[in-house]
Amino acid sequence: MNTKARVAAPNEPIVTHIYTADPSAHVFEGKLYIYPSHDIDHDGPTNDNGDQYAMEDYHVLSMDTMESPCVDNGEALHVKDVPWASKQMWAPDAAYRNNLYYLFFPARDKDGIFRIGVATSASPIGPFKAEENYIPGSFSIDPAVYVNEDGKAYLYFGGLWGGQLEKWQTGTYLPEAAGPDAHAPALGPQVAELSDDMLTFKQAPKEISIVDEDGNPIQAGDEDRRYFEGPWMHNYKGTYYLSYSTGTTHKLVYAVSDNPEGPFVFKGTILTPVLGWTTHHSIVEFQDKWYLFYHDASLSGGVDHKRSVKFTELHYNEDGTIQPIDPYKE
Ligand code: FUB
Repeated sequence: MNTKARVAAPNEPIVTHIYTADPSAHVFEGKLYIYPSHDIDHDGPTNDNGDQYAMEDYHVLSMDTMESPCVDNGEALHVKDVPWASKQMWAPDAAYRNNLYYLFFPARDKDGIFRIGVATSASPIGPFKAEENYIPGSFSIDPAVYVNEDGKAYLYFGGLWGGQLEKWQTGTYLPEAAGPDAHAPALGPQVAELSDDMLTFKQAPKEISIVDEDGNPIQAGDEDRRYFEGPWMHNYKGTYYLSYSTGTTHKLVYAVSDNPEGPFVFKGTILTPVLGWTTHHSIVEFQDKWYLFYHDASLSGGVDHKRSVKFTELHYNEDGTIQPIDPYKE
């Protein structure tokens, strides 16, 4: 079902008839698919717990080329059809394997704890059918799936504050737990290898270490560099790039490794702060160019929970570093 279509220009909303955020872009069968959050309006509170992000469903967007219309393929999954979930369908991601498309998504369970679920479809645009329960051993938010060239599939995830990552430091959910002291190592994202059927973790998730050029862990008080939320993994010329949001300092940054499980060495900024509190992205190679998909709140006049997905071309330097982007610079 092609409900809406719009030709997207760089650094403009790729659709304007709905609010979209947290874009995960993938190429499936030569076509570009974008799996975003679907932001909605509501009368509820706005707070550090993220209650303003009250999303209920997912729509998959698609583009034949970067110059062709961006199509909204309609509702792909609704929270009412996820047996274990209660609310807040936050940033999703997708993968293809075993002749199936897998949608990974976080939501609060019936106890208000964020978990990560999977839903499957024969089509990249859905509709997706959710599993009965969330992935056993999953927690927190922002799943990003990466299928390595050796065939192993990894799920990266985790987010501070409303994403509850601090509350899992002991391996058990502790509702009152705070993050590490400013001079202690920051919490990293989690990674878990997925089972061959993509529905469970092979082992318990592990924390990823992000270090500076001297090998010292990035500290929790180093808010320009420490991990906050929104992990993304890609490989460029044999190097693994872990990129993420710094949350309170509103940047997209990256770190590199020769191993998809790290440790990762911090490298620099990809995107300077955008309008709106959150920043969240994906990086994809499509038709011989690299693109950054991101969101901002310009279409809603700066309302944090009414965001719009945009894209811009990404450029690497000869040494593999990424050229930083200011999306508002002419
Ligand atoms: O969209 C809800 C949350 O906001 C996401 O999970 C975070 O990454 C941030 O973009």
